[in-house]
Amino acid sequence: MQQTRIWRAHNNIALIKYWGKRDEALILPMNSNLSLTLNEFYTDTAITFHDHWKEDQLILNGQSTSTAKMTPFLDLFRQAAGTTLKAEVVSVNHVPTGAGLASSASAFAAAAVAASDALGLDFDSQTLSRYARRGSGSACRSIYGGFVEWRKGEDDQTSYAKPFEDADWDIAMLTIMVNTQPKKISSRAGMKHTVETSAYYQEWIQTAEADLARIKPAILAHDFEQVGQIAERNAFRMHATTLASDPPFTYFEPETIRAIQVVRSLRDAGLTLYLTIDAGPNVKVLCRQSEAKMIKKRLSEWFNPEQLLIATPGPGVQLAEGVRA
Ligand code: 2P0
Repeated sequence: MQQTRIWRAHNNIALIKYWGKRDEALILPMNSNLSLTLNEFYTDTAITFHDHWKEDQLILNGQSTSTAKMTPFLDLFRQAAGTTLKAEVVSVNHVPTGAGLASSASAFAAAAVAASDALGLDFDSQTLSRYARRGSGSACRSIYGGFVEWRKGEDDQTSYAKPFEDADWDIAMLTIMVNTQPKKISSRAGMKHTVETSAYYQEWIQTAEADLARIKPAILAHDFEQVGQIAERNAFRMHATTLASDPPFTYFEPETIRAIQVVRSLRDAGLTLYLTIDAGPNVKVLCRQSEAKMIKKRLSEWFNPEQLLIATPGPGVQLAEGVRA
């Protein structure tokens, strides 16, 4: 019987955000961007192609789920392999339930490597990154561990992520979960509306590229404070574009603002921590790994301990333990 291997990809959080596409079908970004892959949050995926299936199937966390996004994604691999076989995709997200952490990055990175492996395509990492990008832009970064840069490139062939630095130093990411409900505006819809209507969009592209150029030497120098300052400022600039859209919108909720204020007050009290926020209300705190438990304790004066999750730098795509027959 055919053996299907289980592939694992870890989630990532951008320090310089991807916010806006210049080609929606190919998922080419407006600006280059940079992320940190996280060890604690990941997706395990096994894909089997077989001629006895009439349709693709996606079993996510044990539940049969729509293949509306997965089927066009798998078509890319079928085309490359010259096959029309349908697939069974079995995927488990190891992200705490309702953490409000996007799982599309780890999901499509794991699916890319699993599909490539199942069809014997033998893609290299660069090709896997390009293919993962077609499922969800941020997925191209989850092929690699540590700090990862997604160069926007010129076209489909040249837009992919590359490892930038291994993040094997004193850095961690602590999530403050302020709302675990599904968000009302997806990142895909939010970034499209922003590109089309934001009065600040051109400024975003310029400042994001400048922020990227400044954070890279700070990462190489292991200058935590510089990295944190640049990442925090970049996140606020991204969110400013949504407020300057027409009609305006924001991913912030009252609890998001409260978390921002708590982070600032702890910083005023002498702690070293910075924040970043994605297309949702939850706040991610960048801190030194050696201080993460202490900072979690200080944050738990304001939030329930269950709302606070510490994550550390994680690896690139890899085989998960064991095989599934
Ligand atoms: C990022 N986000 O760089 C940015 C910051 C959200 C805010 O990548 O449309 O789910 O599938 O390419 O990758 C979320 O966007 O969007 C995202 P699609 P994706 O992490």
